[in-house]
Amino acid sequence: MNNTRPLAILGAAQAFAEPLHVGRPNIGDRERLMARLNDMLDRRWLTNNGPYVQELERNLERILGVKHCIAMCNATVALEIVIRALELKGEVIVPSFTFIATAHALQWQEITPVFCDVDPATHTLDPYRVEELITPRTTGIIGVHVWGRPCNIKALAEIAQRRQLKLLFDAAHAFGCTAGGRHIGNFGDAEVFSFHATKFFNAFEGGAVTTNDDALAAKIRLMKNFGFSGYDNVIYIGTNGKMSEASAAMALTSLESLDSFIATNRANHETYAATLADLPGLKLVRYDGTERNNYQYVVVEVNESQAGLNRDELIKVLHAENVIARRYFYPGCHRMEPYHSFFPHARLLLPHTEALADRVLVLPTGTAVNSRDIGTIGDILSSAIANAPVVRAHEEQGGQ
Ligand code: T4K
Repeated sequence: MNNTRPLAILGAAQAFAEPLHVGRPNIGDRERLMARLNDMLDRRWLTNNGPYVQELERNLERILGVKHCIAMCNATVALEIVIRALELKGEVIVPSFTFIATAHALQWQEITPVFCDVDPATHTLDPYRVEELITPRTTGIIGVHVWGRPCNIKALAEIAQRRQLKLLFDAAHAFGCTAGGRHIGNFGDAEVFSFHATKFFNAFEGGAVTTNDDALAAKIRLMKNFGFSGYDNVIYIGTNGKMSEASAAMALTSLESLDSFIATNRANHETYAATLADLPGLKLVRYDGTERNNYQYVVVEVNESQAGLNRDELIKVLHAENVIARRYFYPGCHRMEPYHSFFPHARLLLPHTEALADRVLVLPTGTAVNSRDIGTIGDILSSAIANAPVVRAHEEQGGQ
């Protein structure tokens, strides 16, 4: 994106002196974090299933109501480990409308990700399309709870059971969310969370696997620690998926502010809803009020013919005003390598994914964003849409 300011020609001053990013981390109580880090240093126990990791795992099991939580260094490695622990091979059905890590975790192990289209209403895996993609080589399905909105878990579980497939959920977006009143983390054979800095609840870098399957949990614990079952005794191929104590200290501190992070996100979401309500061509993704959500994603679908500008033109305008809005998950995994070379015609089977990747705009939220900021973002979008022909002409001339 270039950094020119189309709206400057309309006489507006630059809206934000400092960049307002999507993905700005939420930081909990600094003193509590520093105290934990000091204790950790005094203890000289920095990683390898230390006391903070164990405390975090027990807390998450209690909060989610799940039997096993295994903390990990990040969600990508967690996905890789669960995929191996479930003995997936051949082909696994995944959405293309996801972060590239979901597909890479399979391909890394020479398992073919078979890209399936999403339901345009929910942005999650469409169970009807899943069924059509099952072949004799299919061993599993990975659903992604995009924006923390649960997949159609019931339909996917029914297919998985009937066709004898493993079912895994990438719940990277969905910590603190529920499906049918039950916490995400309890579904399928296992679920994987991300606690990356950009997630509303973070551990700097981190993730976790949750499952109610005792044998699977035991296997995953071994695999994340090189396959060690005891001192000098390796019984399995494994890797290093361990979470450090510093990450667990951050996660435990974040956990203490969980409710306030969600309250801030929810208030921001409501402010966005009111601010964007009258803008033509901008449809805010709403959350089911009967379920819990973390409200971390402020997602707008841009309808070019109504707004007069397309998503990328609006992003240019926002970036020029220092609002670092983002496309998600553009252009779709199927258009990235190596998948594009493997399946050059995949787009023909993914019309809703293609449309969403072109339409979705994600706006900043979290504790770094307040209602005044949202009002300003609304003003920017409103004036861009009101002056769409001028903005478009300006951008077509290279934004100079
Ligand atoms: N599955 C799904 C569905 C996922 O969304 C993800 C991760 C995963 C699996 C894998 O989880 P992890 O292995 O990461 O635990 C970011 C994150 O790195 C990634 O965690 C996240 N999804 C993905 C959607 O976004 P990038 O490469 O786009 O990040 P980057 O550096 O461009 O930063 C994003 C924005 O956040 C920028 O506007 C800057 C801001 N930011 C970022 C960081 C790290 C900050 O303000 N402060 C920060 O410390 O991948």
